[in-house]
Amino acid sequence: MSSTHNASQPARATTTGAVTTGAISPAHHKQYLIGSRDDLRVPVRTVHLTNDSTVRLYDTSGPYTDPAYEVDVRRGLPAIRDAWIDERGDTERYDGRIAALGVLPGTEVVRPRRAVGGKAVTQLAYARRGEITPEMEYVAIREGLPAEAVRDAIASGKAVLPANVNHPEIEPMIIGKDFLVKVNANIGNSAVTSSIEEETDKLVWAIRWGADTVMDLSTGDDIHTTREWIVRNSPVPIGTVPLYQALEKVNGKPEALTWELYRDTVIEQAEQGVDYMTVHAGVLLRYVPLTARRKTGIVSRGGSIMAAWCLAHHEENFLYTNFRELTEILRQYDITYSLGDGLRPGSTYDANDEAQFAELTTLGELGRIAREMDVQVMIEGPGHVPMHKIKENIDLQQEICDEAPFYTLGPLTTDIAPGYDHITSAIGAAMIGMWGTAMLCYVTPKEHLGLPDRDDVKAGVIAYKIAAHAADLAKGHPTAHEWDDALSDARFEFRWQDQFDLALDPDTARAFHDETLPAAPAKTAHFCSMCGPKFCSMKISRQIRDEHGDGSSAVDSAYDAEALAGMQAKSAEFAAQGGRVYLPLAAD
Ligand code: IRN
Ligand code: FE2
Repeated sequence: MSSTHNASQPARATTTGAVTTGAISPAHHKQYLIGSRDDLRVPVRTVHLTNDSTVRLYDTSGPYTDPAYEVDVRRGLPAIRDAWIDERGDTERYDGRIAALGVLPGTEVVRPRRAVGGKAVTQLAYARRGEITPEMEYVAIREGLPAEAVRDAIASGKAVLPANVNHPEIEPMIIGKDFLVKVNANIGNSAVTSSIEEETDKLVWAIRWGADTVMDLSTGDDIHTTREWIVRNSPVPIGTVPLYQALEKVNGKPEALTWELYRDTVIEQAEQGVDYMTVHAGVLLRYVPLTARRKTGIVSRGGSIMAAWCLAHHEENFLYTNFRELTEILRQYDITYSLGDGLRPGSTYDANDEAQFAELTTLGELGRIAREMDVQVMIEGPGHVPMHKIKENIDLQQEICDEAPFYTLGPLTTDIAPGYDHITSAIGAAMIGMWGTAMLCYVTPKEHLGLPDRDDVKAGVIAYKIAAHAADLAKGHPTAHEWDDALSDARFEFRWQDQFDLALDPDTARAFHDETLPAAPAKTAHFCSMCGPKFCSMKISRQIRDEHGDGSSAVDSAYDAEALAGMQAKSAEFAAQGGRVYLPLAAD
């Protein structure tokens, strides 16, 4: 999987240390669309096709695919938002705890930012005031939509723009049902910290294939340093579950957790620049018994930690009872809430049960409090849900949570396929995305079995990009179909190179084609490998089109006498061959 440097193919992936760089396919060119100011440069991926046309694709890969960018993981990415944040004049630098905890090796201590006087420095607060921030303009250009639409969606709470003031390196993006469906990839859920290059490359690899956000679920002794490496090198928003680190601080004993310790952990991560945080504040003491008769109990890690704490103390969840104080912290950094679904079903049997929907009601209530205090909110959702029960999930969430962005884990539509849960879940993700879910948390083939490696991360991201894009098409997003149309044209016109360059995964498309037709000339031959040269539906209909007019009314023009005769000849030929639709390639 790791790519090797190949001087004869400069456009292909190469590695600098362990960080993957270079274009995904030779015909991909990184470009920037300039906004109303020179420092507002929105990346796009332009695919140059062999017929001299171009297709412009949304690009999550960051500077790593820009040949002009020199990767230096110790320096981190350029802080493109620094000026935007400073110009607002509502944050100040303070000493923070980063200096004490260690920064990126070889870099100076950068003091963190925080709101002046505890105010809300959130995109929600600005949107409500009617302001269009550079971040909003950036996502508007990225999505091809008016900046006012972006501002209004954020102001109404129907979309979020996660952007911590201490993560000035991000290329802003938006999560909401009126925008492109987004994909999150989870990384770092292993205890071993390798090297800064390797940790960074986990992130770079996920965004290379299209992850819109990355959640760092790292555990272990070096958790703070690992996160520092990831945040400083990430052009996408970073999410975390602060509860996981808090639990490490009390040696894995849930009952030893306290609000104070949790709060300190949140502040530590806030100062590093974490953009959104999963908070399992909806797991209430009285909901825990509702899971007793489930087949698979509580499967959420955060949910089971909080359930254990509630039962050990027989007290209400401290995340719930301190929610306003937590919100006051988040608003000073512009951290977005991702209200965790600690009681999500872990089997199709448990889907849509009382425990799940009781928690959802509480998440709706907490979402209203957060927005009241100008903090952005999304709501996490399941899990394992059979197809006929999926729609109820998104419909109820939209109703109960005032159309706040829904962020779901799949859902897995069946439990019978360990090893293939990227597929069982991408099916559910496509459906729930079509009905309005804003972001899909990927599932890899290793789900339920082990830790994902590089291949699994790619398989998971690709499966989820398919689900998200299929949902965009179904929702009628104004630009979604352009990519499909370009690929269909390339397929119909036998432009193999263009098919590969337009493929979500060009390497695999190219490799599979090479398997059946290894000779180079076959890539431009006027037949495809499925039907073979003798009987190709696309070739025949293209001939009809070429011989009988300009194609604008190909069907009508085909019905003249000459065409009819030709069709009859084809019919006789077909019958004489035994009436088989597929002929062996060797037949010619
Ligand atoms: C997304 C939707 N529901 C859960 N997720 C993600 O699952 C969540 O954001 C986190 O990345 C991961 C694990 O969450 P639990 O198991 O702690 O709830
Ligand atoms: Fe599961």
